[in-house]
Amino acid sequence: MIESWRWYGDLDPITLSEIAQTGARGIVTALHEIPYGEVWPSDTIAARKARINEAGFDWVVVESLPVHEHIKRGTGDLTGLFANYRQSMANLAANGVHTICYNFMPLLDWTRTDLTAPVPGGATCLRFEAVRMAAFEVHMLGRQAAEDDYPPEVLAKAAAWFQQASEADREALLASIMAGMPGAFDRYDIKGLRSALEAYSGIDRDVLRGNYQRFLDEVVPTAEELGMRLCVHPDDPPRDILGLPRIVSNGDDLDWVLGAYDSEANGITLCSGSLGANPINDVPAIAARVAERIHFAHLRNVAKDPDGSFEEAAHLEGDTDMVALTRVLLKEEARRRDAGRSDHAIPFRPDHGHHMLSDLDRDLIPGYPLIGRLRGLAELRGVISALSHG
Ligand code: DNO
Repeated sequence: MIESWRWYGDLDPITLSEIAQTGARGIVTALHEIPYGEVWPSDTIAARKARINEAGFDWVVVESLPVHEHIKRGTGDLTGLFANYRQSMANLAANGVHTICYNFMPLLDWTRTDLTAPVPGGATCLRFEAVRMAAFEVHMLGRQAAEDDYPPEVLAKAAAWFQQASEADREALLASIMAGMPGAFDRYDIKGLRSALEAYSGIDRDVLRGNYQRFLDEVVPTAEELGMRLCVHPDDPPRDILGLPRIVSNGDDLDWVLGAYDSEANGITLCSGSLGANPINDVPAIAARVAERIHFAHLRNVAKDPDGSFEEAAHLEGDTDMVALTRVLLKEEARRRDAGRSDHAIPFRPDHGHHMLSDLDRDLIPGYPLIGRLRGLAELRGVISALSHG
């Protein structure tokens, strides 16, 4: 397993020299400053890569080369957008970067209702609270159909929350829900979100799958020629949200993705935190099922509540059996090694982490603290080391 670390380039308050002290050797990053849909120029990629290499790291994974909303919605003339995506892939390959993580979540990326939920002892974590999400959808956004998505007791608590919430509470909730995509991206206010959702009306699961199929048909052949591996990141949370369909949420969805274009170049980012947020997902079992096409792993844990709420637990706590999952990944690595593949090692990163200790005094990207991730990496390193020694 290649120990890796997500770094947001110049947008990241955490420096490469700090990351070096974590022991990670792989960097996961993207040209976040380039607007979605535009070509990533080769010289910009080369400059980013040189910085990473000079600091002693390899650029192991691009996360993400974003898929433009028009591709997800299937609107307009997409020829140019597909050509740009292929060109960015070619430019990355020319610079020796061969693994690309992306997602196919409509509109929103990861979604939380609280970015600073307290953890006993004084740290904070990211949390998704069903009641607050319902309050947001029904009372702030005014999405009437949302009432069908929640049980009556959640709706009652949502109404009560909304009644007592101050203007600042409501603004904080909107900001948390919009926080999912660090880097160059759109943030919406309520009005903007309503019209962005409007643009998705009529796009159900089947239509979205059709659009995804088209994307794969357009880009996977080029990825194959370039020797690249694309790996889709699962939906977070792994279920429909704001009435938008989500199609990369469970084992069956992953089977669909892999079957939609049967190629080594069409693979998966195994994100234990995303998949683990839905009780129907047995993450180690899903990993075992799709193991051959896992090109990258995000290791993180969640603790779920019966009403659909969940929060990010410490890496070895929470509901997912991280030891069992790591065992699956190590077994797959061994299979690749035995098959003589020089690229058998699977890059992983300690995904997210609690904000704790001196990080509480720094203004860091939500979910991406230094110490909480260092703790996660150290714990995972211990598991990997123990399992590797039989
Ligand atoms: C959250 C991340 C996601 C991920 C994208 C990949 O912290 O795991 O934002 O980078 O979904 O496209």
